[in-house]
Amino acid sequence: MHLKGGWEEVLKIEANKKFHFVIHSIILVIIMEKRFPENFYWGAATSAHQVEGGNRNDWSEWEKENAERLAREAEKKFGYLPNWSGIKEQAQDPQNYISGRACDHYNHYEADFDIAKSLGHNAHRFSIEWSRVEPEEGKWDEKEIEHYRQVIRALRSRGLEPFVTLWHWTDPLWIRDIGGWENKKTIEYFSRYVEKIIDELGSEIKFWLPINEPTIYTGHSYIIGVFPPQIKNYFRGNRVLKNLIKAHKVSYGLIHQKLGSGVNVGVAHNLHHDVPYREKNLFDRFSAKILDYVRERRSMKWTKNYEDFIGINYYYRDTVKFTLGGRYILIDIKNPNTEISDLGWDIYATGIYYILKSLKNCNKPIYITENGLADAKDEKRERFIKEHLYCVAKAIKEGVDVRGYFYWSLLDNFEWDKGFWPRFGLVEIDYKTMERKIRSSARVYAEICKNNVI
Ligand code: GBH
Repeated sequence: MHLKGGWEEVLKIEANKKFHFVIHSIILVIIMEKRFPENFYWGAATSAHQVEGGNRNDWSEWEKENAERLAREAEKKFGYLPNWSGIKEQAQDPQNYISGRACDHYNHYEADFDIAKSLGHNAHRFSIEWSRVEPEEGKWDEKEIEHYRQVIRALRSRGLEPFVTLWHWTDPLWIRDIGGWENKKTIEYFSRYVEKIIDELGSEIKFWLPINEPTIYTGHSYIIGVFPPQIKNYFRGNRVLKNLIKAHKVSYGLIHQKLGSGVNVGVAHNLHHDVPYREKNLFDRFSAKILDYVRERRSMKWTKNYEDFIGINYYYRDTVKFTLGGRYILIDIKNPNTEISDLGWDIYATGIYYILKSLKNCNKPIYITENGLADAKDEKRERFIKEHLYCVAKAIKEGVDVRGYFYWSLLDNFEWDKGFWPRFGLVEIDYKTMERKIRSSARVYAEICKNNVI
């Protein structure tokens, strides 16, 4: 290199470059740094049946009758997964399908909330188990109500705002026996339970989610028929969905009637991000739209005037292909699965951004009430959380009113018909000793929560 000023000049250029490099980096960090709104709620979610242990409800009875079958079918369902050899033993053991003691969270909640607090959380979503509160029709178990009062107080005393789900898929046995959610009477019974909770615990709860994912419950329990009571009938499913929506609306009315306008009631809606398999193919595009509508958006329209906020549970993208004889008659799901969780679910963070953007005009606060993945080795969780939060932050920056984020789940737990092998927790559970171990991704998430920035 020939320069007029010799080495002196070179050094100057280098210094200049360095200067530019530093300035560029600072600008980049400023652009990239995503600060969340003040008072943003950070936390994790659980549901009663999946963590408490010792429940007696429609699920616990179904588990006993179906554990052997589920163990037998495991290879057919999960044999294709790259980590099959790692999960095989557990997935083929009938014991895996019995919720039993679960995480014994019923007895460990204080220690578990200590962990949540130490991880920088300032909110926590959990559910109340109807079958505990009303084990027999019209008979309230005051001891159990007191238990949930203590749970709420344990959260409050640690600075964790409770977000309370009143029904996360499980029914008392007497409700099962009258035909569950197909029977209109269940709406009345549910309303009476909701009223009881309002009367007993209402003054301590500001955020209410009467019903979790009405469409997923309906689909799994009444249409595909893989959850109890395993009905495979679209029309019966539709009736169930309508009854659940009705139950939500009644709850919404009751909560506001008794507690005024200062409390917030919403639905936790599950949303997939449905995209066409062949982007230019009109049939695929139409199929994606139809699936999105029928599976989720239709019921969101029904609850639109009965929610103070929108709860979103987002897990993955579905790539939709128009196919004769596909999974949904004319529609099939063909995910690229370039990156998957332990359950084989397609990891796609940008989906949460598109979903949030699609809700921008709802003019309501949005809470991400669930988002997470099964990742036993904790290899993908850190990036999963960061990328999803980056997308949430981008949506906020573009005007979407998101006010909170709950990772699913605080603890490893009982993943319904798949049992215990999928591990969703920020905290690992040793199911033999009930020991809790904080995963390293949980500490990364903790930094985000504490600094309110990603
Ligand atoms: C949430 O539902 C539930 O609210 C929560 O209880 C649950 O633990 C969490 O998801 C994780 O699953 O593997 O093809 O059978 C989210 C909706 C329902 C989407 C189950 C995936 C299974 C698809 N999920 N569904 S498949």
